[in-house]
Formats: sequence, C-alpha cells, structure tokens
Amino acid sequence: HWEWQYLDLMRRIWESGDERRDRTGVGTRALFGATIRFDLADGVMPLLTTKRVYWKTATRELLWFLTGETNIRPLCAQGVEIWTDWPLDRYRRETGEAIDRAAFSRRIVEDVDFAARWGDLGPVYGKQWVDWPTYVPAGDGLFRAGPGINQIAQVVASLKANPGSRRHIVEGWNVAELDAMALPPCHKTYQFHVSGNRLSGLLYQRSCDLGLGFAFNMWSLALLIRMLAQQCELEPGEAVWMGGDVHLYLNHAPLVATQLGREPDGEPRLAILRRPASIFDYRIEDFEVTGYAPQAHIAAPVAV
Ligand code: DHF
Ligand code: TMP
Repeated sequence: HWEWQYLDLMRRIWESGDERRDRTGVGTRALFGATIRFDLADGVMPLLTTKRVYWKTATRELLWFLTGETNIRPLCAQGVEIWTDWPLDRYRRETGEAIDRAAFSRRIVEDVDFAARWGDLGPVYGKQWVDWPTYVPAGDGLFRAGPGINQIAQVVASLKANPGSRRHIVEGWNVAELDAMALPPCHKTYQFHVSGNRLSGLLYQRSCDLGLGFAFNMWSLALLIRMLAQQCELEPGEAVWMGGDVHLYLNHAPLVATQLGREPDGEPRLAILRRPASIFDYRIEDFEVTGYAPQAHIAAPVAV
C-alpha cells in the first residue's frame, strides 16, 4: 500500500529526525529531502486511510486558489477555517483584542470592510498562480504594473499545444513579494509531464508539516493533476511529492503514536462528475469520492 511510504517517513523522522527549534517556537524533528510517489491510474487517489482526511476542505482550498483570491472570507463562508489562524494572530497582535476564532471568522463573513482590512493573506498562492504581477517601463526609470500572468491558463495551453515540453511549471515563490505574504508558499513549485497520453505532476514542497499539512498537499497535487488531465484530454499518470524540510512538530506526539499504530487499508477513488468548460469552472459538487472508509480523525494542534 502506497501509504506505507508516508508511515515509514513519519517513523523515520520521529525516531531519528534532527530536533530543531523552528520559527513557531513549538520545536520539530526534521529530515531534509524525501520523495513519495503515487500512481493515479483507475481513479485511485492518495488519500490517507490511517486517519480521516477532510478532502472536501482541501478541495475547497484548491478551488479557492484557482479563483486567484487571497482573502480568507470565501473560505470562512464555507466553514473552512484552515487559514483563519494567521489573520487572527495578526488581528490579536495589532489590536490587543482577545477575540476567539469563531467570532473572528463570523465577523470576516458578515462584515466586508472588516474582511478587507483583516482577512487578506497577501499575494499568496492564488494571486501568484493566476495573476503573477509584471512590470513595464513607464519612462524616467519608472515602471508601472503590466498585465498579470495566469500560470494555470498557460500550463493548460502548453500541455495541449506542446505536451513534450519540460517547461510545464507553476511557481508560487515570487521572491519580490515574499515579505508581503502571511506565509511564504510551502507547496511552491508544480511541474507537469506528459508521457504517452499520461499526465504526471511533481510538487516540490520546501517545508512540510507531516502530521497536518501533508495529507492536504498530497490530495491537492493529485486533484490538480486529475483536473488538468481532464481539461487536456489526457489520462492521469503519477503524483510525485518531494519535500525539503519535512518535519513533525513535537506537540504531535499523540498523533504520531496513534497513526503509527494503524495500518493502511483501501483504495479511495475520485470521480469527476462533469467536464467543466475550463480549469477555472470546477465546483465542489463535481467531485465524488468512493471507497473511502478511513480510521478515525486524529486532531492535532497547528503551529502558528
Ligand atoms: N502551518 C503549519 N504549522 N502546518 C500546516 O500544515 C499549515 N498549513 C496551512 C497553513 N499553515 C500551516 C494551510 N493548510 C490544516 C490543514 C491544512 C492547512 C492548515 C490547517 C488543519 O488544521 N487540518 C486539520 C483540521 C482540518 C479541518 O478542521 O477541516 C486536520 O486534521 O486535517
Ligand atoms: P515555515 O514558513 O516556517 O516553513 O512554516 C510553515 C509551516 O506550515 C510548516 O510547518 C509547513 C506547514 N505547511 C504545510 O505543511 N503545508 C502547507 O500547505 C502550508 C501552507 C504550510
């Protein structure tokens, strides 16, 4: 079962990872450089079975990226709170107000001006994926904004026109804008590859929270490949995940103990129920997962 790659990596990091202080102050055990591969043939998806993964939440996040949106408001409006902690943290620091997460999220949804002021993450994934900024000379050594670059639309076009290309890349790491982002991109580089009629995708993730983020990142990589394959009339190939700093937070000890005591089982499949007109037209109702009978969800704190 493919999931042993994940469990083995988790065990290796927990038992022999380097213990290091990290940005969040929580502390991690880490190793540098890891690969996990998954074959997407027959609709099978890399969805962890040793704990329940909320694939609809992860799917909503991917669809949100594809809209180019960087404000958490549309996520909160759908009950998706995976990005709420970062704007909330900034709000608390800058106002000194002790608001709880639910109240903050409600205010983001109900109050447009509040959301505009406090809900934006800066030019993160969505912005870079579909509207990477450009600059054009405006005389006197000055520059003005040029038209943004839609990397996703370009990759769809290049997959169709020139499948053999080695340049099918979507990049989130806009060096000039990192300082303006709430978090610099973790899943920073996607590359796509066509072999025969199969579309494969590789994600380079510079930093991976193996207990929490990974399950979402692996799902989203596979989902993006499936959507692109459908749009380009290709069959899904392999999903290749590569991690740079792959870590377990020290406060995830209970999750690690529980999950390493479980065994993977089953092959969840994804059906895409219609073929939308473009890569930007998918909706949550278009996706159906079958054969998913995971073991119980394991809650774990997220390091902010
Ligand atoms: N920071 C850290 N420290 N780890 C992350 O994985 C992470 N991920 C981010 C932003 N910053 C991060 C964005 N993605 C969850 C999953 C993905 C995600 C953020 C959070 C999460 O909390 N997942 C829980 C609950 C999911 C839910 O309530 O819907 C899980 O058990 O999967
Ligand atoms: P860092 O910017 O200091 O590396 O912290 C980012 C943390 O968030 C790190 O633990 C990795 C984790 N993360 C993921 O694992 N997946 C994600 O998609 C995101 C956004 C973050």
